Amino acid sequence: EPGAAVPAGQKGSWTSFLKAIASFSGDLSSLTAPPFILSPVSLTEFPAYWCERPELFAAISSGKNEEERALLVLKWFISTLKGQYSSRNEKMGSEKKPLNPVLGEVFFGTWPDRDGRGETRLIVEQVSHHPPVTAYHIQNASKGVTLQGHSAQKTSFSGGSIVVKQIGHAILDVKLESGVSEKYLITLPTLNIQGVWLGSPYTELGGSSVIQSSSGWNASIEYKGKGYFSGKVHSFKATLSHPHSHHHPHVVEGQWSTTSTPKTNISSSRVLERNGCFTDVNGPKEEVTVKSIEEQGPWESRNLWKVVSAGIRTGDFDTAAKDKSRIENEQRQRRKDEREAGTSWDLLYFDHVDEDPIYEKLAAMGQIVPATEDGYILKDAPLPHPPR
Ligand code: CLR
Repeated sequence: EPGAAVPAGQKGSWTSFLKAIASFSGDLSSLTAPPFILSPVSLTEFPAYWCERPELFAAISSGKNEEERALLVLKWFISTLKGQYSSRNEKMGSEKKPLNPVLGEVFFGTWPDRDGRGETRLIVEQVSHHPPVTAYHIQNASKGVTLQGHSAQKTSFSGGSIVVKQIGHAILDVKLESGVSEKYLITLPTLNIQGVWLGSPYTELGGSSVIQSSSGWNASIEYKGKGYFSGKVHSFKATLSHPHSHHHPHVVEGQWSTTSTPKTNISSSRVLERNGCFTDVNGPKEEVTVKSIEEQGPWESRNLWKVVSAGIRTGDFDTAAKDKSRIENEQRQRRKDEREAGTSWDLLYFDHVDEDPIYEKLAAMGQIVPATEDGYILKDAPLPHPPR
């Protein structure tokens, strides 16, 4: 029955929301959704999903050779997917519509040093408002592991589900003891948001993504839901190969939401879990540590959205809506002032490049399309935020 999971008073607005999505493709962020589907969390927080198993991120540089590091990168990547794509269902009962970040919104966090894994730091900046683009930089300096990327989405509606094509990419940089940097280009899977008709959306992954290393190792990951090669939700099959290797490629299969196992011989104990799994995300993950709201500046996400978030959390949607309008009006006024003054907004932490040279080189190695893409690179020193 349509809208079975939608609260009684919101069925009408859910139907209008679905109609708006169906007749529309591109940027979902501007559509008004009914209160039951609103998340109190801004999209600027999402890059933290990349590092909720900080020990796996740190372990990448401990790989003894190119092949082992490529396996460790694949293992870390697969182990992030549960957080990235099914944690809202676990925490809030369904996929929800995140807060649409404002231009210049930032989110900072750390995963503290523990058991010798070193500290990891996260810097996120909203670098575009329409369409929304989020840039991030995650670094474990003591282990020489850095992930830098940006994230945007193109949304359409197909066969009753919302299809979200991800725009952007991430580059992982692994600094070796020799001083040489190994690089990995990471492309992103397509989301299929199902269950929307009932009002209980959840994300399934589809299509494929790749991890292309400068060492030549190439991981190709295929994603399938229920009814495909394993018949189970959240399934994947990854193939890791090297063009000059005479060995058979490594193949890993399983579910990114639970466990996966190697289908070929992987003997390295650094790569496998104690139970022999390639990935096992049944155990707890570690959320990013963030300063308290009182200690945050006015552009920091949780401080900026605190009234809206509290309203959504407590069911006070009038207060939430009012403060959301205040924030949006302030944004509009800033853009108008800039137009009149003939100035433009400066990015604070990142520089935009039209053609990311590292992307181009790795994309050529792995025959990845498009051949070129833009990128965001962390500045040596950030600009100060204007007052708010
Ligand atoms: C952002 C980048 C992260 C992975 C990720 C996970 C969930 C995605 C999110 C990205 C972008 C926004 C998103 C969300 C799921 C739902 C939400 C597509 C790709 C849309 C805008 C909300 C749709 C509204 C329905 C749920 C009603 O690394």
